[in-house]
Amino acid sequence: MGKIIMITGATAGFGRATAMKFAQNGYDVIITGRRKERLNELGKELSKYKVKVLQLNFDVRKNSDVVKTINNLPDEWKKIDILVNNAGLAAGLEHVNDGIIDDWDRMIDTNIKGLLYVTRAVSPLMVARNTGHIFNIGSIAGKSAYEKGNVYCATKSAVDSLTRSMRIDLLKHNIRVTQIAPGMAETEFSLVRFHGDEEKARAVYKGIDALKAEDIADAIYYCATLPPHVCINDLVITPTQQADVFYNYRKA
Ligand code: NDP
Ligand code: 8X3
Repeated sequence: MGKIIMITGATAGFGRATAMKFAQNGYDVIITGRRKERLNELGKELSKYKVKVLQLNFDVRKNSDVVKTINNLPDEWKKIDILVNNAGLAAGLEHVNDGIIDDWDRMIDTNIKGLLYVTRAVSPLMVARNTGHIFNIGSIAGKSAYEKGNVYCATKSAVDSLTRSMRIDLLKHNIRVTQIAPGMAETEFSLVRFHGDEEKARAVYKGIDALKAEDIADAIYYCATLPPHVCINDLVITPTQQADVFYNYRKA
């Protein structure tokens, strides 16, 4: 086996692009997600690079499935060098007084609890080997709250805080912990946020040369391949036309 990277939410967007980037560079890849057909399709694509691929089909919200899946990993796959806690979503964009409880639960359960469940299951494997690198995908939404962003922003603030405390907890185990905090990136993110409304999703990026999933994959690869004594703690990445959550410059 070569170096191993495990990516949650590899069936689309950042996760998929990250799997491609690392496979192209010789890493063995564990890809996870709920959509089995997407995993199968990506698995085929990745094996073109002559690397080993393991597909794990589970929902990060179900701790019993997370624990069972990680405990049942074949021994050679337990040597995970890099974990990318990427699975996540925004659901809805409403004022708090109009909020949809089911959307809130999905975001909290996926973005916070799912990230914790996976980290709790995988980090002991890294501690045992005294090496590892964990990436948490936060957001600029975790840096400043915006109107109607309420619960999504809160979940990404939690990722920001957890990243900092995880880094402290894992310091003595030689484990690097990096947050990547992207701004606007054109993936399936807005389609999911607007419950499949393509027009609303497209409008988010109108007049903006948004980030591409590959931009985030490149940043993760850069951080992961720095010398072992170097840890990038936090990387905020926006399109050039976006200063922060409030200021965009849209071309007509
Ligand atoms: P996509 O919707 O394109 O991809 C999301 C991925 O997460 C999919 O592979 C999906 O897989 C997976 N996922 C969602 N829920 C679960 C779950 N319960 N269990 C397992 N996997 C799950 O979005 P992005 O690539 O844009 O988003 C990736 C991360 O980046 C998210 O955490 C998002 O909050 C964050 N982010 C996105 C930004 C953007 O503008 N796009 C900006 C900043 C941060 P499946 O449905 O198959 O389970
Ligand atoms: C996604 C970026 O600004 O749409 O996390 O919330 S934003």
